[in-house]
Amino acid sequence: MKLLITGGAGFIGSNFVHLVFNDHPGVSVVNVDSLTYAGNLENLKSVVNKPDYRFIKADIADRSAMEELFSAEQFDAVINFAAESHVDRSITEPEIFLKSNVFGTQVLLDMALKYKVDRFVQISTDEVYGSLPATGYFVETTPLAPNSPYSASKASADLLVRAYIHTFGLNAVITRCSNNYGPYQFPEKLIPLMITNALEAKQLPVYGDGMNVRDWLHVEDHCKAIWLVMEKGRTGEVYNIGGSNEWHNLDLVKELLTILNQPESLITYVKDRPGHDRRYAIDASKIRNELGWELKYDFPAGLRHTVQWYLDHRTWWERVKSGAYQEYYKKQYNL
Ligand code: NAD
Ligand code: TDX
Repeated sequence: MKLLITGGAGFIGSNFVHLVFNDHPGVSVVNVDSLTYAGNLENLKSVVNKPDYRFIKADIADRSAMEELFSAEQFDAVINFAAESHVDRSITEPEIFLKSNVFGTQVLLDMALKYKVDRFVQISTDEVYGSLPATGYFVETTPLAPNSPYSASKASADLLVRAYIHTFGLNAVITRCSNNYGPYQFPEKLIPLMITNALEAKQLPVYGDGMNVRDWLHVEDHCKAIWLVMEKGRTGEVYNIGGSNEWHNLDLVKELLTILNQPESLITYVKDRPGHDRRYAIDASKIRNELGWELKYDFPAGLRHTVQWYLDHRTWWERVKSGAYQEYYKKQYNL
């Protein structure tokens, strides 16, 4: 089997590449990534010399680059991870989110049709459903109600996938997952930002009252779910993926400080994110019941494992946090 993985140098994509080589021998992988600030080939050091692995630096929205790639290779499946993924950046610079997340997806859909790819998997997010009150869960039929430019771009891509299934008969499926954590996550996202700031004895910026709720899932459990959906998911269906693991941001930050043995005085309340969704919570019973997906990580163990990974990979995150990231941080937090 030959897979095209887009965005494979990012957090979830690189974890997925590792999962393929660890658990599915004989599968070959072409990884297309434009290497934005979030793409990092260091994440893939251990696979780079494998005969079944090839990296191509290209933008999924670049139609001629995609034509060249798809006409040269016959892919059995495309898994589209490539995207601008940070909500805060979408508030200050929405345009690139449309280009990569919407137009990029459309180019890939065209290529999948033209070059008769057997399967297309769109990696989407629970954020397309908007925000929940204190109770209730997102199910696959919850109406789309995106609130940020990021989630609007992801919802737009989902609708395009739906249209290509309906109009052209493309064999595609969509996954919508909750917040991921684990190794190789760029330290602009909550968990790695708090871990690495605490390790540098820097302030931990908590938005608003810290009472927003997220449902956290270990990235490896997400990747296993994606594999199952690719292999067995019913064409045209959406599969929600989540950890049944809701945390108020503030409690999670305090938990990280306990693990790291650092004082709560590092917590600093900062201006809230505009349009900040209050609560996300996923009902994942469809993927569990239909495809037999099961969680491997319990959260306390997964979180400790993740903290240990950042302790063991200080050079990785120090390099990532240097350079352009410093400018972004100053502009975003003014800390
Ligand atoms: P990430 O930002 O860590 O990685 C994205 C990767 O895509 C990077 O390597 C980047 O260089 C690449 N990329 C961006 N634009 C590109 C383009 N135009 N062409 C080619 N490559 C491009 O993101 P992530 O957290 O790994 O998220 C991966 C996917 O999963 C995204 O589609 C995101 O919407 C979705 N998702 C993420 C989460 C989460 O918690 N991180 C949860 C649910 C869904
Ligand atoms: O500095 C911060 N302070 C803070 O309080 C940051 C970066 C975040 N937060 C809050 C905002 C959210 O309520 O923490 C929560 C998590 O924030 P992010 O890590 O930015 O994730 P979120 O906005 O929930 O979106 C994530 O989950 C769904 C991913 O970034 C998306 O790509 C994915 O689709």
